[in-house]
Amino acid sequence: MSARLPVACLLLSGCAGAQSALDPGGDQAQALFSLFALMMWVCGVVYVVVVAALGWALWRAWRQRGADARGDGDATHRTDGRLRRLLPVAAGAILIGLTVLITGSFLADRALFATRAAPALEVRVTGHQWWWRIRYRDPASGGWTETANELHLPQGRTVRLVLESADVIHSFWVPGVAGKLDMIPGRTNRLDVTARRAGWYRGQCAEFCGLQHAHMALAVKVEPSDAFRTWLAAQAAPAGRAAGRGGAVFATVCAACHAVRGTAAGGRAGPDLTHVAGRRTLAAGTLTMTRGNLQGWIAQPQAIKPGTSMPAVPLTPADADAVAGYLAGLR
Ligand code: HEC
Ligand SMILES: [Cu+2]
Repeated sequence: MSARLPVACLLLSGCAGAQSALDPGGDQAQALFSLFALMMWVCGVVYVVVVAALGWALWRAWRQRGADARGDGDATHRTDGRLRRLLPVAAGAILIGLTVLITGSFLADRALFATRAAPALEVRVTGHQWWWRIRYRDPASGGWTETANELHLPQGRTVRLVLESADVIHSFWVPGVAGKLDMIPGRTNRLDVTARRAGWYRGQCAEFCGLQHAHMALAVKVEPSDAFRTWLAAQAAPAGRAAGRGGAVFATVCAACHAVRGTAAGGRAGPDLTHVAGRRTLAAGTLTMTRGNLQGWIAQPQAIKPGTSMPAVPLTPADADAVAGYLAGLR
């Protein structure tokens, strides 16, 4: 084996990862990656040819100066004739190169927006400053199951993502699964995705949407269909936990903005918290999900994510502890 492979591996090792467009885990990401590779190759060849031509021209000029100094200047006239004959070849190469690029991008675009299989599932994703509201449509009953900040996708199935915004322009982008598409207030955009490789991916709002734009990440889990169905059924179920003191505090100061299905809390201004502790991250990827981080977030949301629409609610230490304990049990 040549020495080129290890070198290439070393150079490309930065390209893998949960948020990389160069490590495709689904059909749409694959189509975009293929287009990227095609453009890299075509433009790479053009670059090499142009640099070689430049080198040749410099070398010629240098040789010409030498010839002039010796007093025999016809060499250039001969090469000028050859250059003129080369011109149609260069024009043809440019035409072919551009045609290849245009065809490639046309085909990639078709692959993204013309899914043959009817989508198995519809998921509505709504961008908010600065979090994601996610609703799954139950194919059987037509009912909706709401969650937030963590998108689950069944492996090998085509899912139609219906993208909307509640406030400003956001952009849905999970590079490992699909290309990006804007979420525009008053408009509905559709993105079909077919994830192939199971595992965790990371998405990120890709349109500057205010102060905490960088803290608007999306955890994405691609899992086998059976596991996905089990997960969705669990999400659809109401909170299975007796409320106790934490629940009572929640009902008085948090329920205006947050819903916990199965209780009286039905607020819609913030994320649905019915199964919040089952999520991997907190506040759209800002913190990992632990009881300590839950408590910290509740105590000081404005310190952790300045400008967020969640206010710091004054609570006694005992009440804060009880609410955090209550939420940590909502799995
Ligand atoms: C005025 C409305 C409002 C009130 C009151 C409110 N929240 Fe929030 N909450 C929000 C919003 C909006 C977010 C999303 C913030 C973000 O990620 O930028 C949020 C996020 C959260 C999250 C993170 C959810 C996730 O999916 O990661 C938790 C947990 C939470 N709130 C708990 C509480 C608790 C507990 C209380 C009561 C002590 C409370 N909130 C009071 C609006 C509110
Ligand atoms: Cu955004």
